Amino acid sequence: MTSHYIDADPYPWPYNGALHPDNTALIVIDMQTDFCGPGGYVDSMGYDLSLVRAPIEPIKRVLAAMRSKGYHVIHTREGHRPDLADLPANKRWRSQRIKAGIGDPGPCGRILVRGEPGWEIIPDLAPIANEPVIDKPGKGSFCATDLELILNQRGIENIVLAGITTDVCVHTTMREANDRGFECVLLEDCCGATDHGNHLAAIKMIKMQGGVFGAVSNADRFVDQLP
Ligand code: C5J
Repeated sequence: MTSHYIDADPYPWPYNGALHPDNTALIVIDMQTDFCGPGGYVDSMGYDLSLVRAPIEPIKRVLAAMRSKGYHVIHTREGHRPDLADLPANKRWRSQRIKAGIGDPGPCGRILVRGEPGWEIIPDLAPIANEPVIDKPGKGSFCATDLELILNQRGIENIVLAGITTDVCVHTTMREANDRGFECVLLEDCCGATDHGNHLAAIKMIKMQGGVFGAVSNADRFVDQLP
């Protein structure tokens, strides 16, 4: 089969040129109102929403390209059961300490609770039929979820990462995926963090050691070069 690569740093991605719709998935991480909408969790903490909303348009372009070419698309949502049985006490305590208590009522319903308005994926990036949605209680998408099973069932080898936040859920997921042998690329303008310095640092970390967690590209290069 012909090899295909995307321009990326620090190496053309994927490493082996085996890039095609059957073996490659876009994972869009936590594009929920709680992380990028007015009145959500990130807004309650007082962070600048423009940083976490910046990736919305680039993700739309990548989603459209990958859907039209028949690539796999998977979405994730961070959130907890309504009875909070899966919310670690220390996670709740830390959030309450800064007046953004997970499980407590807010302008978009109970913060980070499944089924509440703030927990929903924003309409601009809503999943469509046949796109699995992974509900995760933690930062990584592999912890306490069936993501790995779904990826293996579909024969996925390459993962394209987008979403928020770069330094927390996206990075944790990339590290978990890399350790499991998946070949990862993160699209830098399709991600955002609550602090721009942390976004840049997270991008830099990926490129160390010859690509310690994979590679970094961007939406334009990716869409232009996607076979
Ligand atoms: C955070 C996330 N930052 N989706 N979650 O708590 O990155």
